[in-house]
Amino acid sequence: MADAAVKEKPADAAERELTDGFHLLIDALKLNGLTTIYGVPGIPITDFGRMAQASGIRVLSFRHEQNAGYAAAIAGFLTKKPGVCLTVSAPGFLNGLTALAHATTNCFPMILMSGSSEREVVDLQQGDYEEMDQLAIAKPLCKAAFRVLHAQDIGIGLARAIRAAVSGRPGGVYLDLPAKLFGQVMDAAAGQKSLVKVIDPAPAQIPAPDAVKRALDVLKSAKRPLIILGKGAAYAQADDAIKSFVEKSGVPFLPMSMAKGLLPDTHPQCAGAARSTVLKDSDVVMLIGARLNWLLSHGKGKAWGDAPKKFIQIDIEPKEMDSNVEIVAPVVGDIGSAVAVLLNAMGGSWPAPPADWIKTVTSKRDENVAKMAPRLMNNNSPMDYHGALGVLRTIVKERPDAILVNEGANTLDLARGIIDVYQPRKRIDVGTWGVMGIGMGYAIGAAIETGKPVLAVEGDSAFGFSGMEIETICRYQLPVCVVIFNNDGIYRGTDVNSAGADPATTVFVKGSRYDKMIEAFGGTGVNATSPDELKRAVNEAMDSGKPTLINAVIDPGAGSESGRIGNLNPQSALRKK
Ligand SMILES: Cc1ncc(C[n+]2csc(CCOP(=O)(O)OP(=O)(O)O)c2C)c(N)n1
Ligand SMILES: [Mg+2]
Repeated sequence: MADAAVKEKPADAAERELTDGFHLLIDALKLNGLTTIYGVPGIPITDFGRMAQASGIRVLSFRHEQNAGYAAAIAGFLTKKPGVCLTVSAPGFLNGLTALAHATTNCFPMILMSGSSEREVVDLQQGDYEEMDQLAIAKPLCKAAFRVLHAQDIGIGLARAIRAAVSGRPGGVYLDLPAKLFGQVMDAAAGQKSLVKVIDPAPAQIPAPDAVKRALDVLKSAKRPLIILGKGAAYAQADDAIKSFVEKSGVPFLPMSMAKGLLPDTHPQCAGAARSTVLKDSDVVMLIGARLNWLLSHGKGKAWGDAPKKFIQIDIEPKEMDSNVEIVAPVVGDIGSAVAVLLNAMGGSWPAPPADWIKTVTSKRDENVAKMAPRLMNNNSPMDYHGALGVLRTIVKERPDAILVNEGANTLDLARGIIDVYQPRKRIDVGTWGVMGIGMGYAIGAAIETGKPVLAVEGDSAFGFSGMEIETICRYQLPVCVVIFNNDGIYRGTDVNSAGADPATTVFVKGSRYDKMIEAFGGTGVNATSPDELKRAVNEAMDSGKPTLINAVIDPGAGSESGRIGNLNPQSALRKK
């Protein structure tokens, strides 16, 4: 016995001097402060996940990679560090890819690390287990894509991925990790030396002084100025500087949906409730971290009125300028630096915008808010959107640090307008694509990254895309309250198929009880049929911090086609029966 113990010693010592791909990747992640991974295990990354967890990295296991990917994407938005998603080869990789493309489109830093099959077999197309040329497929869908073939390159590979994800305009990065890499062994000291700690991963980009002067000159000359805050401004975490700049300028501001709360929606300069007026009648528009894409009608056309308009744009990406209309004052730089420089260059005294413009905006806003108020107080059963959202609006007001996740069509569009947000980065939603399916992934990512309670307001269709993750929410005991606006379908629950017996394409099983789903996993389910019941249930859930799913019964006839964007549906001049 004693002999055996003595014999083992030299072998142990030799092992300690070696490292392998598994451990180098773990060490590289930790060295760069990436200590949370969202994913789904399987060949070839199961052991990696186990070892990462054993080493103290938080590894959250999902039911579907797309949801793990959305969690990683929103982690990137909330923390300015790349959110990490881990998937298995081919099908797992493809499941994660939607989220990677979503992260890129929305400018969220994220790294999709995927195991992949044997290169030699894949490249000869010899039919390996889960064979796929993943690097080639990922490339057009993300900001950068890398493959690591040798253990000694893991450090550099991860460093490149981190820099690509967070520097300049952030986005999604793909990191391909062939199965063989994990088992590769090398000298431990050399391995340690090969790791790279990324210094200053997102260097400040300070705009040129003449660009700043040009922008301020245009803003000062405005008769009817408007500031639009985009989610790039929220991402920047330059909250104090942005607030000071907006307040010093005295200019009405319009927050895009994920920029709500940078300044509270109840701020005297907030023009959220006068959106159509300010878009149409403004003469100078300053965009801060907002793009002139479809969400802003490309900066032209009916929504923007006929009067000539000048645009000032602050964005980190030079190519964003003139993407849709002429930008008379481009300011290229990161939002934090740019706003700080602008604020400084404004000097001690800055003229307030013309009083008649401010009055026009405020009275329009007050008029619209007053018009809406009685609708939000109705106690109808079944509920309509306004009655249900009126209740949630009060709850969010009383709990301003809770994070609101929101997706759906009517459920999204109406909640965006009705629920005021009071703090930065407290509203996360479908983003640039208007994608359904972010719900549970975002809820989990937000709860994990911030430790704050989460309220997810979900259309019944929207919820279905990620619904199985309520098991994940229960498993990790996350403080998430999901409210499903159950109107029996997509947009409405009332469509009828005029031919045949199949249900219409937009309707679901009538009277579904989503609340029963969460009970299967030990969570709390509540069926709420009136605003009063809804209020009680949400407050209880938020107080308890326990996983809760509330089935909010909404009148199936209450919604409208595609919510507020029905105009985007193609129409034919030909009207067939
Ligand atoms: C991935 C994806 N698939 C499909 C769509 C099309 N789509 C837009 S909204 C929506 C669901 C709307 O219904 P619901 O979530 O129940 O909201 P409601 O309008 O009924 O409140 C769908 C399927 C989408 N945006 N994204
Ligand atoms: Mg619905």
